[in-house]
Amino acid sequence: MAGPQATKQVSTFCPLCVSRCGAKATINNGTFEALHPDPSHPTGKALCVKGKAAPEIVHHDERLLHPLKRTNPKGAGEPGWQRITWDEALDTVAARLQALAADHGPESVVFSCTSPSTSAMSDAVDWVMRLRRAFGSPNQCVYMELCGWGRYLASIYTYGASVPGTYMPDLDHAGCILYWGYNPSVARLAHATSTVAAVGRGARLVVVDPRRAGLAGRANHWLRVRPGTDAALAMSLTHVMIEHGWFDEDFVRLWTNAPLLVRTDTGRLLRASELSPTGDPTHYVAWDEVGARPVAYDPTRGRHAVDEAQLALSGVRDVATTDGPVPCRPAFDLVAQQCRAMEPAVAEAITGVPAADIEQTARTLWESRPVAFYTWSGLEQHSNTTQSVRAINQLYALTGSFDTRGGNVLFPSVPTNPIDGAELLSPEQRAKAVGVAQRPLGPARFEFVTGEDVFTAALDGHPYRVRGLVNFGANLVMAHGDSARGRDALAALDFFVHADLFMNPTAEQADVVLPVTSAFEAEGLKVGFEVNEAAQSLVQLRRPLVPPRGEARSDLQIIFALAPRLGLGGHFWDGDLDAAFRHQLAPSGITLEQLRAEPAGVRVPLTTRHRKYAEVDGDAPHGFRTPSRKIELYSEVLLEHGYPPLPEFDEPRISPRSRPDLAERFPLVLTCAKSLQFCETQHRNVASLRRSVRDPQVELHPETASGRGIAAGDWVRLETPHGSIRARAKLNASLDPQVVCGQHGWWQACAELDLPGFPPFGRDSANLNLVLRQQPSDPISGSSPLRASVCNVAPLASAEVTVPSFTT
Ligand SMILES: Nc1nc2c(c(=O)[nH]1)N[C@H]1C(S)=C(S)[C@@H](COP(=O)(O)OP(=O)(O)OC[C@H]3O[C@@H](n4cnc5c(=O)[nH]c(N)nc54)[C@H](O)[C@@H]3O)O[C@H]1N2
Ligand SMILES: Nc1nc2c(c(=O)[nH]1)N[C@H]1C(S)=C(S)[C@@H](COP(=O)(O)OP(=O)(O)OC[C@H]3O[C@@H](n4cnc5c(=O)[nH]c(N)nc54)[C@H](O)[C@@H]3O)O[C@H]1N2
Ligand code: SF4
Ligand SMILES: [Mo]
Repeated sequence: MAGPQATKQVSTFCPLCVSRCGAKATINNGTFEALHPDPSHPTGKALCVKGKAAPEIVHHDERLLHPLKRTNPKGAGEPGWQRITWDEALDTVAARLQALAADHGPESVVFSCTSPSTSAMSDAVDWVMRLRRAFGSPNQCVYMELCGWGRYLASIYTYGASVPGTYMPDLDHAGCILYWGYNPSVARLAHATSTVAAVGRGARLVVVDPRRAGLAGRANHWLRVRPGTDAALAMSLTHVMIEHGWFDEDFVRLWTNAPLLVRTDTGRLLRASELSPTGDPTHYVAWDEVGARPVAYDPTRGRHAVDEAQLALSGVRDVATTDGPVPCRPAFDLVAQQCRAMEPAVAEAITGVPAADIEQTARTLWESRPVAFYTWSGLEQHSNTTQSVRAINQLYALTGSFDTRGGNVLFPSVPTNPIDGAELLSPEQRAKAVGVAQRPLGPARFEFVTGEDVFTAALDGHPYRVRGLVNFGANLVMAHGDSARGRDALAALDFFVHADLFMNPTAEQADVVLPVTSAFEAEGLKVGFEVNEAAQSLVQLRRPLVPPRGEARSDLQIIFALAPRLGLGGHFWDGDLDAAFRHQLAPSGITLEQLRAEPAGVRVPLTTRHRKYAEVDGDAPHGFRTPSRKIELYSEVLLEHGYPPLPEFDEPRISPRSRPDLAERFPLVLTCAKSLQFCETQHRNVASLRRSVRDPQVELHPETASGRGIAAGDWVRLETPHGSIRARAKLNASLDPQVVCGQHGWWQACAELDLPGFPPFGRDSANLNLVLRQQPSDPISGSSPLRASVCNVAPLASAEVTVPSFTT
């Protein structure tokens, strides 16, 4: 008989999104009943509705419980799923993948997974990378171009590091917090709670967002930018800061490439070898105002030959080169000139942000230092993402807050052995990443391939035919623009295996489907919770709260069972997951047994060091991992690849301004945002979540609605040049009347509430990505323009208002 002691509280964390909130689970008689916040955990102040719905997700009727194989041809028809054993499933997968590698090279197989920001894939993503690299494929498709590029990779061209991806905002000490295209109230609860606390102690808050969403309501400055014009706004802020001297001049001289001379004839940075035949071609040149002469800068020393205070930041100098005099300007002079074109009044006309707000925000950024910032999806999904991100990176450098207390800080990490297998992929295979030839600086350089490139490779065989896909969850069809093309691309593959908790429109195209445990049925190791020093010091092994449903296995168990069958057991401890964890943990001094005994985790004391760039390595300051060892406001790397070396504003490629031919039929600008209740394309089947948002919504200004005969809650058609989908009107008076905001990810039905699903394709669809395209994309990164394209909204004809049910 179950007594009161049958109810227990188990320390854990919710891994359902990037926040990874510390939690306690109530287990009653072996049943997972509830999840509560655990305020003693560094990310445990609160849980969102999705975390509270965790038991419903675990126990959901639609969970996949057994491995399945397809018995009907691919395409639009019924797959004819047939239950198979794990042995048959894994043997089939291994045999098919090995055959593809032997016949077409391992690069013909793409590995994919759902984003760790929207799922528990943080448990396994490094192991998926390891499997891919051990297999020999350079192609990982994980939405890098849609939400990771700006934060993690684009900033490498400015800082030589991921800012704000790994240099996180130090919210606990910031004087000013800048959120740009980021809404932590929805996306990362742990950041939202820290921000509320920071505002409570007097920190200033600046939010740049077309919507007055989340914390924008509490911001000192909410800048309602027109979607996709963020670079113009950032340049204007930079201009105001430079004009007023509101920037950290010492930092800029010493730690950025601002003083380096640029040849006005070629745009290249001047080298010492151009001044004299004995000059070193690896040394750059700056202008010494005191000596009125050029002075060489040796990047291996990381310091200039004269006191940096003597270096010119402005003016044109005729420098005597071996080919005669060449007018040269300090890089900073070019930055200032470029941004001067974005006077606040000019920027107002482009961005819609009042000039006075731009002036005042620039003042706040300067006067309320240190500034901590974060950018995310609002900036990522544009045809001009890279330059927008660079413009903000440049602006941030001027504050001098980088890696200072209260700025963006690289918090220390508990030491562990890397397990992502970076050493396992040969340079020859790495060079074959799909997309690297068209965009050599883009995600493919880092082994991340874009959805569009994968679709093209599968359908058209460019640059070679992609034939296999190993996919841990990603709903590639629904999550990428041009969904119908995505479906066709997946249907064209020779072999596709998909591992998931639920069936989805992507898995529908698979040959084999593998059932995955929910995170609450599986172990998951988290080394550091990212957001601050205390969070980073915690190592936690999430314990299974309940046994796996059906025959489900965790992603890790699948990887460790598949690898030996692929002949890769040597890289995977012969399938022994505990041995792998032990290897990973070895440098930390923590044992697996300790972690299993302490579900709340083990804390390793860490101390944050600031301004690590100024620490001396040998006889040179550490500096930055860029060619010049400085923050590169001016990027010769970009120039060498034919891109603008300074950030510039490029009108979004399919806006009413850049496409006047479309503007009459599609006068509105469509952007999108995430929902609090759902992660991406998931969770519409969870009753407690669906109850509060029953139907897909599109937000529009009341005037925009009334002018079209639309009332709040009406079904409408959201039309783009590529077709139309349905949604319900949600009026939002904070929007610019020209801007509307849609939601992607609607397809699932909710049986418990008898609420319909929506077909992913066709006229009754509510799939936003069906009517968006992945092109024209950002020329540097291939980021898709999902956030600033032309559209119109019209009432739905009354005959169409009944929604036909769709289930998969
Ligand atoms: N228009 C538009 N499109 C977008 C976006 C947008 O803002 N607007 N956002 C983009 C972004 S930022 C991203 S990251 C992508 C997200 O795209 P996806 O990563 O594909 O996102 P989800 O829909 O959250 O999850 C996909 C699948 O993962 C499964 N899953 C969940 N947890 C696990 C797990 O632990 N293991 C396994 N194997 N499967 C699991 C779910 O059941 C679901 O079927 O969408 C992109 N698409
Ligand atoms: N509840 C919930 N949490 C999630 C997710 C989820 O789906 N649901 N998804 C996870 C994932 S994968 C990711 S990538 C993160 C994303 O987290 P966020 O980036 O915060 O997500 P979004 O809401 O898509 O976008 C942030 C804001 O950008 C604004 N925006 C739209 N267009 C523009 C623009 O052109 N310029 C600017 N400046 N802003 C713009 C939107 O109005 C929105 O308020 O969230 C993660 N967490
Ligand atoms: S924000 Fe919600 S879904 Fe994300 S980790 Fe926290 S409780 Fe889980
Ligand atoms: Mo994402």
